[in-house]
Amino acid sequence: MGAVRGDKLIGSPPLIQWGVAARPFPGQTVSGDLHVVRPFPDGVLVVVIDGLGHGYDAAAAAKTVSAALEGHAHEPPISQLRRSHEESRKTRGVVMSVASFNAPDGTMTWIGVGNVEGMLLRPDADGRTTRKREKGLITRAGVVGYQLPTLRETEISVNWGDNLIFTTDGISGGFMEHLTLSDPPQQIADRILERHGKATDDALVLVARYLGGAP
Ligand SMILES: [Mn+2]
Repeated sequence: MGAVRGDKLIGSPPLIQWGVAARPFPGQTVSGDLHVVRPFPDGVLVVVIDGLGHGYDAAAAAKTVSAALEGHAHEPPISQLRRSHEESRKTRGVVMSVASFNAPDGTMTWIGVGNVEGMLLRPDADGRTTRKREKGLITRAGVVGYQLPTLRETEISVNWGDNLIFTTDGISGGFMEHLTLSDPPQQIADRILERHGKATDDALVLVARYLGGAP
C-alpha cells in the first residue's frame, strides 16, 4: 500500500476535507496501520488503527477492527472502542484513536488507547500554527483486543478550518515545526510522511480539516 493521493470531501456541504499518507514497514507488502473515515447524519467518524508489530498479523488485527466499525459510525467513540475490543480478542491486538465530529454542536469527541497520537491544530491568520493553538489527545495505555484501560472520552469545540492530525508511531515527533496549515490536507499528510516517516515501522498520518460552521 503506497500513499493514497488526493483530498477527499465528506458531506454536502462538505463537513471535512481529508487526506492520508501511509506506507508499510520497508520490505513488507502489507501495513498494520489503517484508517477509517465514515460519514453519518450530521457528523463524521475518523479512526486510525495500528496493529501491534508489523506484517500480516498486524494487518489482520487492524482489518478486524476496521470491519468492526462498519455500520456503526454514528455511535460514540467509547462504543467504537468497546466493540473493537470485543471483536479483536483473537488477534494480536491494536492501538487506536477515534474522533467523532458532531456538526450541529460544533464539537469533536475523541479518545485513544495506546500511542496513536492526535492533535487538533487551529491555524493563525498566516496559515501557520502555534503551540497556543494546539490541543493534544490524551491517550491511555492499553491494547484493544487484550487489555482496555478505563475509557473516558473528551469533547472539545471545533471551528471551521481546524485540523485534526492522527499519527501512528511510525511517524517521529517534531513535524509541527514544518506545518503550513493553509496547504491542502493531503499535501500536509504527504509532507509529514516524507519528512518524519520512520524506516523501522509501518507509518500512517491522517489530516482532517473541519469545514462545518462559518468560515
Ligand atoms: Mn506502529
